[in-house]
Amino acid sequence: KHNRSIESYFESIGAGASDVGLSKEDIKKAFLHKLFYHLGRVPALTTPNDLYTAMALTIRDRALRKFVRSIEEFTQQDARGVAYLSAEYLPGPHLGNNLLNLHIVEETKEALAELDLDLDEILDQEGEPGLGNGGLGRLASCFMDSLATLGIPSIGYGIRYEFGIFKQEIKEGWQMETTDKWLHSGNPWEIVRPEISYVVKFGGRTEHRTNGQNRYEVDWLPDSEIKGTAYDTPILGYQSNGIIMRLWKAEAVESFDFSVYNIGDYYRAVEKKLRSENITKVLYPNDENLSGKELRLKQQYFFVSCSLQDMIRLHTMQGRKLKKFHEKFAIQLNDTHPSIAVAELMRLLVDEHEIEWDEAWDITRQTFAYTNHTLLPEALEKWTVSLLGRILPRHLEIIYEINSRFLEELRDKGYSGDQIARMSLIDEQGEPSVRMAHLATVGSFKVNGVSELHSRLLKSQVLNDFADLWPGKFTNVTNGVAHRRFVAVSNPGLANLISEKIGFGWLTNLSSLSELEKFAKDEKFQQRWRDVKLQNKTALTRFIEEQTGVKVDPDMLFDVQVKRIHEYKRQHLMVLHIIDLYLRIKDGKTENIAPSTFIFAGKAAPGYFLAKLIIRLITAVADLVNDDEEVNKLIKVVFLPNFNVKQAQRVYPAADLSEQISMAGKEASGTGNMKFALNGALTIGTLDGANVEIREEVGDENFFLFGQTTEEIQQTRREGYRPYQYYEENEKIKRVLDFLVSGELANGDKDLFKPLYHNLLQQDPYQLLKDFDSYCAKKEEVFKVWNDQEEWTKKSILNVARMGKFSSDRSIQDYCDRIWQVKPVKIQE
Ligand code: 4GP
Repeated sequence: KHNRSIESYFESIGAGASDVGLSKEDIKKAFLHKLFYHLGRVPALTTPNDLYTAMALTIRDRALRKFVRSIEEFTQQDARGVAYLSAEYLPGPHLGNNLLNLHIVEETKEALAELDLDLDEILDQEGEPGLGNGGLGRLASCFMDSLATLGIPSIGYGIRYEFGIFKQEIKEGWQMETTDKWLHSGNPWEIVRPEISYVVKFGGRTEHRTNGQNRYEVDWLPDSEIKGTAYDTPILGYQSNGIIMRLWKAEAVESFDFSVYNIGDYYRAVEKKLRSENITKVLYPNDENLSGKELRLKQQYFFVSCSLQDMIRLHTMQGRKLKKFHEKFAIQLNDTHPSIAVAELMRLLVDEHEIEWDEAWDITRQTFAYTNHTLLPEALEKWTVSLLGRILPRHLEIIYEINSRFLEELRDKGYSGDQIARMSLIDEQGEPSVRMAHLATVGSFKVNGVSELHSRLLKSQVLNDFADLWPGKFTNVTNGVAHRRFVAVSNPGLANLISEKIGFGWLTNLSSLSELEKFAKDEKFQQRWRDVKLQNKTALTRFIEEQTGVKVDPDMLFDVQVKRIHEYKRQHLMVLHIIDLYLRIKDGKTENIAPSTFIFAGKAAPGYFLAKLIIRLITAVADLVNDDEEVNKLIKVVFLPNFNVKQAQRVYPAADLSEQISMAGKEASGTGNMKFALNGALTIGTLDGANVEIREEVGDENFFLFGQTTEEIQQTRREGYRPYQYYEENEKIKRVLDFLVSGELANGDKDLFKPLYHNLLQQDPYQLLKDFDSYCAKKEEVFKVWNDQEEWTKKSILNVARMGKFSSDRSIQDYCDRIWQVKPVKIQE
């Protein structure tokens, strides 16, 4: 019975595919059905959320149909697949993207119009799962989109945080955090799978013994157990397959109705239940940083263990041998957050499935691949031996065993004591701790960085010893973005204009954007290109006013920096330049300044004082500038609160200039840089991360490059960088920095920005002062080009035409070719 195809099930009940049909009538019928019979609503009492939910459920059914067909095909072909392990995802709103992927935007619009409803209003109703911090989480979601589109048998595993990344509000200029209750009005996209659940153990101790057959065995006697239950969200590809994002929620193991002896036990049970559920309560809001929190380690282990147990079930379910696990699955570790998986797979194979160590190690090392996303030293995960041993005693033993065998290998090769200490999985300096990047590297068959530059630095710096030892293990996969979401869904005006000229091929093959090149100088086309941008800017203008009360003029140059707030990203470099402009305007020297609106958005980690102070600085400068009649005709400053995917989809299409100004060598790739350029913004940026490759593609003449290179930064540091010297010798820098503490900002408070002022004068770890002149000079060039709108538009068109490389479809294809050795399995409709 299980061998029957899905189609034949439909046939047997006398229903056709049209039951989840895609015509206007089908959608209308299904929508009303959901509204009445699923939600139990009468028309007069429906709320906007009801309408949205009914629509989402209607579309989810259709997405699931694709998914079920994909699974059927994957299973029939017994295809090798990928499991993407990521502690973070930022999918953004699902509805618009799914409508595009099912190709039913128009049908849905019409169906709703016939019911006197407006699709845009319904789309606007959707919130989003903020299950990630920034780039790393959003990349994971772009990859889900491309995996589905390319038809790669795959599954994304993660954590179903009850509270995602905090909601940011701005109060008196400061960031305030409130909890993100994203599940508050229900989540129509997910399906709970109570039958797919696993027990995960924590704490306790181990017992070693030799069994009757002389096999050395280890028992782990935990002191607590928690159950993980699967919540599935279908992710659709473009006119193609569907895959699943499977997120784990923690629950107490014991059912709640066990026999109660007395009240005391009952309350203890309640507490235990609450404690268990804590594990997936909330996402840690730290971007590229780690605080050594016990709960974070538990989260990581919890989702990794559930996921591996699930893969073993899927693998053995059809009678396959566990020893062939690596032939069935490639597991991608999205940074080190899931890297405890190396030890967990060893434990499952050796302790629970009685495979001998050497063979288990072969399987493990042929299964995992590891992506590094940051070189920041403070972001390289470490767990103290004492914490890891307390939470995961068996894993610590396994890590020690892996390490002792690995170090033995190094000794055999004649490595020195120093080298061995550097490469060890255990950092013995200070309190002993486990270096998770080393565990991931040793336990993987491939390691990759996320841009050419980053991969090179990874090999020459952070993992240098390992790259020397295993040169073939290291590779690069430059990041990419889901261009369907970030252009087709977010910027329909541009998407239509492009498609009108070159057809729809770019939706699945982004390189075909190059066909736009020939229109770059076409005046009529340029005008239409500008019209689309102006429309998008006008829409953003309304949003800005709604959110911040600030009125901006869509004819101004929209100069935008949106991303997490971090010193290395140098939002404050942009602010220093704005202050310089302000002072110039006050001096009456307004020549050459192109009227500009500077737009910022981004969250700061709640415990990162300087990042929060940078936000405060932006809002202070915004107040000063926007309220000054003399100034605000030429420049305005906006800080948009609560940056997330939904907001990003409004911002990218409206940007003229994209700020990618991190200190070279610090931004692993960046992906916002790609989203901006794909929407026709020109980039001002350093030679950092993927900027390098973007510039290579779009051409130096279409990119505003400034600042030191990675090598120059290092050279400056070696020579003994003294920022104070720049302050002393550079009149402009002195004036701008003194302004920070002059009291002219923040109602006369001279002390408020002192920490930033001192930081820049004394350390300036990200060399803002050294790069300042070069940045300002480049801005002058930006203004000049902006004043020649034809020239600007030509560059904008060329930017888009040459961005073909930066689709996440290409990244996923690279992963398939260079790392996973997995082939697509497309469903035939
Ligand atoms: C980010 C990197 O900072 C960013 O450059 C990159 O584009 C992104 O990953 C995706 O690869 N890193 C993180 C993190 O978000 O938490 O380490």
